[in-house]
Amino acid sequence: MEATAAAREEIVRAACPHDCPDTCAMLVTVREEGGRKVAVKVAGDPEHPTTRGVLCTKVSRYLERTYHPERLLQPLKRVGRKGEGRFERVSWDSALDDIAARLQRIAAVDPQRIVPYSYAGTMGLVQGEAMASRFFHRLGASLLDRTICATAGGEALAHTLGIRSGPAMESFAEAKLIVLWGTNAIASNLHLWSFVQQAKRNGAKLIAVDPYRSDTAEKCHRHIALLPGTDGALALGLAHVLIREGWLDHDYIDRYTLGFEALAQRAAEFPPARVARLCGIGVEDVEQLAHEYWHIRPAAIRLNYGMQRCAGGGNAVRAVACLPALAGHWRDAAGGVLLSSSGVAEVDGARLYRPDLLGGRTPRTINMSTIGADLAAASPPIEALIVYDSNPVAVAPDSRAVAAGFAREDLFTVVLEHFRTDTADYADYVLPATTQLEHFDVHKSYGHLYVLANNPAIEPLGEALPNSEIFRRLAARMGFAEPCFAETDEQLAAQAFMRDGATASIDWQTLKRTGWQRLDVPQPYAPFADGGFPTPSGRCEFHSQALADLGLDPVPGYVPPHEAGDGPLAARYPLAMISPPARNFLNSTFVNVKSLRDAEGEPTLQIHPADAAARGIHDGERVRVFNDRGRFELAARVTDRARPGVVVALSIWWKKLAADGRNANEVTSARLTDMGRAPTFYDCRVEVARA
Ligand SMILES: Nc1nc2c(c(=O)[nH]1)N[C@H]1C(S)=C(S)[C@@H](COP(=O)(O)OP(=O)(O)OC[C@H]3O[C@@H](n4cnc5c(=O)[nH]c(N)nc54)[C@H](O)[C@@H]3O)O[C@H]1N2
Ligand SMILES: Nc1nc2c(c(=O)[nH]1)N[C@H]1C(S)=C(S)[C@@H](COP(=O)(O)OP(=O)(O)OC[C@H]3O[C@@H](n4cnc5c(=O)[nH]c(N)nc54)[C@H](O)[C@@H]3O)O[C@H]1N2
Ligand code: SF4
Ligand SMILES: [Mo]
Repeated sequence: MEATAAAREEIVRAACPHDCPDTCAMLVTVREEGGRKVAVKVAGDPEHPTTRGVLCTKVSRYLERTYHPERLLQPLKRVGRKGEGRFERVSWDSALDDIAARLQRIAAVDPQRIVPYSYAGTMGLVQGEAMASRFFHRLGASLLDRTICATAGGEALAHTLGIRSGPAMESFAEAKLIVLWGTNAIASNLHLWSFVQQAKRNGAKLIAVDPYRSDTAEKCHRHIALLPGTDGALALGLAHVLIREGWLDHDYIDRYTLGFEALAQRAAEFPPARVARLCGIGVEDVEQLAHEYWHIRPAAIRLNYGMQRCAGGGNAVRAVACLPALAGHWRDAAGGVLLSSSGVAEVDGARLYRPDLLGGRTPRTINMSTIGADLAAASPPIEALIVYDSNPVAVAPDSRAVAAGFAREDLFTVVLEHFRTDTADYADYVLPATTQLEHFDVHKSYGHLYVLANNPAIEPLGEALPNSEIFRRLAARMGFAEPCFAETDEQLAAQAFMRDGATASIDWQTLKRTGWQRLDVPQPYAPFADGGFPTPSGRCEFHSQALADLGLDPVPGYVPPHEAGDGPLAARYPLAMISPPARNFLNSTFVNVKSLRDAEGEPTLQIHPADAAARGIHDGERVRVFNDRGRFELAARVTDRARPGVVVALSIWWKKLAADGRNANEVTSARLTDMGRAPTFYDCRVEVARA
């Protein structure tokens, strides 16, 4: 903390906790008012190399969210029916005593009947899983497979590059060709976008690959509007042309890759004419992009998770991730492909999460993406669900099944939250959690190469407690006496990272003073300039024996969408719906912040003029979107930003803040991806009609 010139004001070094690749360094201005500390301003740290003084619109409103009149400030106990959202105030002691007693009764039969449900409401390592996973490991609860976002692409990278890594965010400023592939960076990766803008001013060419003309695609030089879920075909088509033309870095391929012949054989099946047909684009789109990809250097691809939410998401990421090795782009720090940088900073999971507390037990694993089906039919049944850092009733696919599961009267549900979300309405107990301004944390990033500290700026509001403290108190009541349950948040933060490699020099005491620190990796960062892929073979694996051993295709292939492509479903449900992030929300976070909700307006469905005309739909009219899984209503926006055959419902709205009490996940599917057991949110056929 540093005193500023103004009397009794101080600046606290913090970190944005949200599920966003930018992980911004924040400066919080705090003032003493009536003997209490009040946060009066949040700003981006001007000295942090990727934040560069800027917070996005959402987090600029962090004070409005923190001091929101509807913040949960006391523990609540359900008095109404499940989902009704009627609660009474109770004390922490009575809530925790009752929760511990209920969990003990269930655990006496089988602790696996208790299931944690969490994701990335906070990306902080302390308030995320540190104390929580110790608690659940000690209890012997079911394990949770955290697949809802990134595992298809993450496993694809692991089987290709060996690590989630790629060019540094700052290096994009130096690229001359930037392919924004399945990413609306202006909404979801604003700070990368500012480096892309810098590159553009220096003459770089920008190309978007996205079914939707997003804000980002609109500002690119070219936009390839392919059909959802066909990215694997496009990438193999590019490989086809590179190989056909001999646009190959033979030296790089010989020294640093494995399985070129197998990849060439696969790519031979994807001539541009076939690719154009599969992707619903022009032959010249494929030819021209391949030409540019060889001739313009450095060439950087920014992939985002949007393109792996279809049946073939894993193979598609693998196919794209092979391209830089073919063309030798990894040689340059501003070349290669960036999906995630999260593998560079390694968390010391053994110390932080303490899987040893399982003591040899091997509980079953529940996939968070199929929670609806599992609440209905898992065996042994799920009898208790502890939800934190997530809002599954709004965000999980096949929402009708999810809500039905949460509505089970025999399910005991505890939700740790800031607000009465759609999920909290189903809880038996809602426990008030602190926000980032009120607790310690430590962060790594999946978009840049820095770690950050978060210092508390203010005291917890009301009776709110940090997640860590809630699990600490529950552990004490359950009689868990291991010393690790007494560790403070700062002790947890201090043991978060491995003491070797890129995080060897991180010291918590220093970090919390300076706010952030670059990982110990070379600058400029060109991770695979000389090979060095941490795969089993040490090479970029076009052919992966590990995948073959899993019974999967060892060579990247094109796995067609479950639904979005031409199949039997196409006749009944002719439109493919995607529901990518809205700019003013972060998943379902911020939807209840009025200024941001006002900026977003109302839930809308963007539909191409031809598709609208065929259904007699006019701009602004209310429409119903439906399929066999469910239906929801919203306002039509007739626009050619949606390509023909594809409708776009920017997400994720709170159901209860939508006029019909529903959102896009009523129709999304819980079928899983080819790798990573992840959901296929953007692989979803629907029909649309006037409401
Ligand atoms: N403002 C904002 N920022 C966010 C989020 C948010 O909700 N709002 N969410 C955060 C989270 S959790 C994540 S995981 C990240 C990244 O989240 P992503 O889901 O990658 O989101 P976007 O970067 O917006 O990019 C998605 C883009 O992919 C496009 N797309 C959809 N289907 C396909 C397809 O099959 N192929 C291709 N090529 N493109 C497709 C969509 O039209 C959209 O423009 O963003 C994070 N940042
Ligand atoms: N249709 C559709 N569905 C999607 C997506 C999509 O693009 N389209 N995107 C998917 C993706 S990529 C993701 S990552 C998931 C995201 O799903 P979630 O991880 O569930 O994300 P949020 O909806 O933002 O919910 C996070 C919740 O955590 C709470 N929270 C934040 N900080 C804390 C804390 O410190 N303590 C506690 N106890 N709670 C806290 C917030 O108040 C918020 O309600 O949604 C997925 N669902
Ligand atoms: S949500 Fe992303 S861009 Fe916005 S402040 Fe947080 S880290 Fe930065
Ligand atoms: Mo995500």
